[in-house]
Amino acid sequence: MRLSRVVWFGLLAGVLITSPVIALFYLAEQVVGLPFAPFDLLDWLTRNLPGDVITKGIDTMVGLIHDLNLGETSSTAKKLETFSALAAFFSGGVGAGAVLFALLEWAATRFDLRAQQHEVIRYAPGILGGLLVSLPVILISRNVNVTAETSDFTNTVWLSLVFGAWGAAITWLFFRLWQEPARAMSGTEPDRAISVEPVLAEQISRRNFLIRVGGVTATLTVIGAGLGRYLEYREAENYKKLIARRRAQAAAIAQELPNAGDPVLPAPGTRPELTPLEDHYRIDINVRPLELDAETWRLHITGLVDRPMDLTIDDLRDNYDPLHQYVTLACISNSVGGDLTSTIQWIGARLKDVLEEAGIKAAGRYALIRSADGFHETLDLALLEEDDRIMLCYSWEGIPLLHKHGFPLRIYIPDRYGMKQPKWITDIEISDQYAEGYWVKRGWDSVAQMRATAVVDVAASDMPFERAGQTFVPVGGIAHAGARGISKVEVQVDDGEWVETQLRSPLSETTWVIWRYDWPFEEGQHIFRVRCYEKDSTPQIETSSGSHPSGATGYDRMSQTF
Ligand SMILES: Nc1nc2c(c(=O)[nH]1)N[C@H]1C(S)=C(S)[C@@H](COP(=O)(O)O)O[C@H]1N2
Ligand SMILES: [Mo]
Repeated sequence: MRLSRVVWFGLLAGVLITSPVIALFYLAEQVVGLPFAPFDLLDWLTRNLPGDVITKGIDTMVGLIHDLNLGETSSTAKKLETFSALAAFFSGGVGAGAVLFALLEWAATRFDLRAQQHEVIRYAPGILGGLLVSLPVILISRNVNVTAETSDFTNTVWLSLVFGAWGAAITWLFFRLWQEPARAMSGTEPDRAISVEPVLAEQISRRNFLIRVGGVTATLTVIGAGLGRYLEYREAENYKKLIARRRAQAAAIAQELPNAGDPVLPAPGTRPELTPLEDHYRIDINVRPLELDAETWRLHITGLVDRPMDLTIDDLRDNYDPLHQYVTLACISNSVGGDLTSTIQWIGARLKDVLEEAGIKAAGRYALIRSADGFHETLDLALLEEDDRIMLCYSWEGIPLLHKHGFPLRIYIPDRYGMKQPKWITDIEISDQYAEGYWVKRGWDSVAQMRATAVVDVAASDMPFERAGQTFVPVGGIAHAGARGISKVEVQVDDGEWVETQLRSPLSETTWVIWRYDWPFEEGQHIFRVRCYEKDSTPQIETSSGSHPSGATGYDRMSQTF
């Protein structure tokens, strides 16, 4: 009875103290760039849970977002991650409050803590408890946090201070909320006749106390979170303005799209052929994207090379012929017809040119590519011999990469899913040893060649047109087979024949192809199925499979009532 009551009070204390602590972490992150512990913990879990657990988690999340129609997958997933990180940290703090209350209760009886005159001794166990909890958090934060702008030392001091203060505050509540009223209550024991009143008085004073403390912590939480949010918002707005300015500069020098004159126009409602920069999907292992400093950033080229190099972004931009390529990137977790794929213009330096300057030694067979967030992948140098479109990319659409897309440098490897293509690259080591990449270690395909898939985006019933007395409705979508190209896309309506569609010439040989079929309109409910063939006529795989481990397969379909 007493134990369960002390646990309840501990949970309550946990809620009261953990909320302002989270707000404080947030505010400190926004003001001076101290680490935000809840995100560090989630990032650490992401990196250290077994691969199949993570994969299951990603599948469940992507599936849920799709089934519940929660909107665009990658940004919704990041919001869900943010929410889970906060919820988990909060629950941890609340649970720890209960544990600390139970321990204090035990210690209080065992060592008669409340009789201690010295505050220090009364508070020591709670503060020690807080510091103990801070230890793993400090280690984890040191290990995974790459967004903090403060030194390791400052971070350590900060985290111990906050956790120690948390323990002290919980202890304070323990004595005020639990021990003293309890003592007062038991003190009434001998005199039964008047026992009711002090208990009642005690309950009222406890309630008043709770209301006061609750009011204070709620106020602190709201102020801290609100101020932090405002600062974050202001920074985001400034960032948007910066992008808009750079875009305006880039637009002034942009060329016309290479397929501008193509008579095959997308069916209205097909996804944009060129994804607007702000809509490009984002996937990585970080709750918050890294923000690397271009001034101090270097690309280190090491290992089996004649001349190890430390390159700045300006070196890469100025000393090598820039390569402009329209690129369709897709995440291996994308479902057939999903939105984890986008097309944009990538600009960079040929990796081959850069490595030639470093001089690969005869024994060099692999490029081990490492990123600032601990992500890594391995490129077989044989692929570099075959494909000189592989590039170190520093710009999308003529402006420096956005932070979330890998500023200042990422790699592009045609025909491979995103998991093979690190962002935020800092190191390329030439080696004679193969090393499994981040997701390969966690059970995903080591080659990760893009699957051929065709997708139906729209049957534009709001844009019908007449031709020779027949009404047509434009149906359309995309088809993509990595760098292998698309030779044919076919549509089947209900159980009809497969018919060939019109293909719009793609932006490049590695981007998706837009297809269009003007469908002789019939009322009622119809199912549209779509499939494609690669340039060499290899048909798309018909059997449906999930994305793990090699990318989703199967025909896309859309049902619509007209
Ligand atoms: N450093 C780093 N690079 C990374 C990742 C990552 O987690 N860390 N994720 C990869 C994956 S799985 C994908 S799909 C692409 C996504 O790139 P985008 O966010 O610019 O669309 O980045 C790849 N590069
Ligand atoms: Mo991905």
